[in-house]
Amino acid sequence: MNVKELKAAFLPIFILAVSSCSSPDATSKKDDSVVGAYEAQLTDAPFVPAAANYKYPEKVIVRLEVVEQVMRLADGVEYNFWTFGGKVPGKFIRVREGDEVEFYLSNHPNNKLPHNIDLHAVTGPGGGAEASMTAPGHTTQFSFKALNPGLYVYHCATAPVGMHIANGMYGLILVESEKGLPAVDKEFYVMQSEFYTKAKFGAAGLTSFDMGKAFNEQPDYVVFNGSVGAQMGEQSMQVKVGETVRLYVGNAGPALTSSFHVIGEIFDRVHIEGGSLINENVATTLIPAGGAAIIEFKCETPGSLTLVDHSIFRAFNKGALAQIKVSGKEDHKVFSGKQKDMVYQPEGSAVQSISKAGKEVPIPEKTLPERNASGKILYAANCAACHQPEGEGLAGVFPPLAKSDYLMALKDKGVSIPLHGLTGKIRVNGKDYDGIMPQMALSNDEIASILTYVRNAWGNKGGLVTAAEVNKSRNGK
Ligand code: HEC
Ligand SMILES: [Cu+2]
Repeated sequence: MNVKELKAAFLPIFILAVSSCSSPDATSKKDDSVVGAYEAQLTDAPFVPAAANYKYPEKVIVRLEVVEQVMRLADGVEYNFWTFGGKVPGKFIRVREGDEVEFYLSNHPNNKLPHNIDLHAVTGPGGGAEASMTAPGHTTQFSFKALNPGLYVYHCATAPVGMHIANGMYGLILVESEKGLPAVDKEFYVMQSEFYTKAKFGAAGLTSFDMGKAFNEQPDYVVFNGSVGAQMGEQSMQVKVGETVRLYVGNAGPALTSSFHVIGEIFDRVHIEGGSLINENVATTLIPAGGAAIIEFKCETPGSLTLVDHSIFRAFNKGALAQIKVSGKEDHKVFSGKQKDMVYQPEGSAVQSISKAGKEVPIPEKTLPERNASGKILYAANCAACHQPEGEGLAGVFPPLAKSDYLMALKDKGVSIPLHGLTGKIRVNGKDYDGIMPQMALSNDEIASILTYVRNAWGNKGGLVTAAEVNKSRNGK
């Protein structure tokens, strides 16, 4: 049954309840009894259920199933997740202030452990934790009244609580205020969380929870929506220019506070901590572990917006990246794009290897061991942040340079890539990438050394790259 059918099914109850109401003015119902009942439609991230279209508090039935299962954590990396509803984060629950929520928690018979749920939207012991303690193969029931509007985290609170959260047992519940939220064009559900794994970041295979790392609050992965790249590339959230967007952002932790930021956008409004206080014109908002925020903005110009935890190593090295793709017509008044690129040489500048005309002051060529030695240092300073220290790349984001078939097949030995940058779809070792590699401000000599190092490190066998070859590419010959 969809919502409409459900409404139709319960309409008789609804009419009965309203007509038996003693108040002559049906639009100003003041008592707190509920009318009607319906089954909540729950959604998986990044989607959000539609707003309730009823006027008075109702009885809302929520059914959530706990499933323990192995799923993707990153490309080639699997993890045994414990979930509310089969995905991480758990299903998004949307109710209205004053609703009576009848909650059914089912623990799938194939699961190994008991689980429960603590909803931060609940006023009552443990947020419902004791009342919902459920053994495998059982369903428990409890009810609560949604007294306070706001966006709330829910999570499993079975001991060891940290482990149940770290394994994926969390989600968001929105208690919409009586007045409702203003209409927007698109709503999305994004939840940050950490994974503490036996194997290090990106190591292929099935990995599992590491209590030692969790205890020290040193996660290997920090992700949005349960896995590295869950909302990247083809899975990005889609918006059109001119549309208004509302993000329901949760932070499950279990340990870290998120410095939530969207690269390329300013939040017009933020419901701080998911509550009623609204801040305006915010670039980065703090979301505590076990907390949330409602974020609204309008997309004025096309492009890719990147969601990050601005504790930035978590973003570029542990997976805390997601994307909103804004499509539509450019507005050069809002953003011009690069208008010019001019040589900048302040007086007395130490950049001596590149002359004004872009020609390099000749310096003697170096041997392969010399280039390898200087290239190693230059690589660490200029390339490792993206392509990683051992050239292994970052799944779905930065292609590997170690054993890269793409690099080895390039006629110019790859020198044009750091010289001019690289964008558009490429395929490296069977995996697609569609990112932006910036142009690097490096001399011919430096590029020759870096590429010599890259072409001879980590199992690569690519020989010497000379400054003369780089110079040739720089001058387009
Ligand atoms: C800011 C991040 C970033 C930095 C810094 C960076 N790259 Fe890249 N690089 C990328 C991205 C993203 C791509 C893929 C571009 C695409 O999809 O078209 C790429 C692609 C490449 C490729 C081709 C693909 C492959 O894996 O063989 C080479 C070679 C490369 N980069 C070399 C370098 C070198 C050498 C440096 C340092 C001088 C460097 N990059 C610095 C992000 C970066
Ligand atoms: Cu649990």
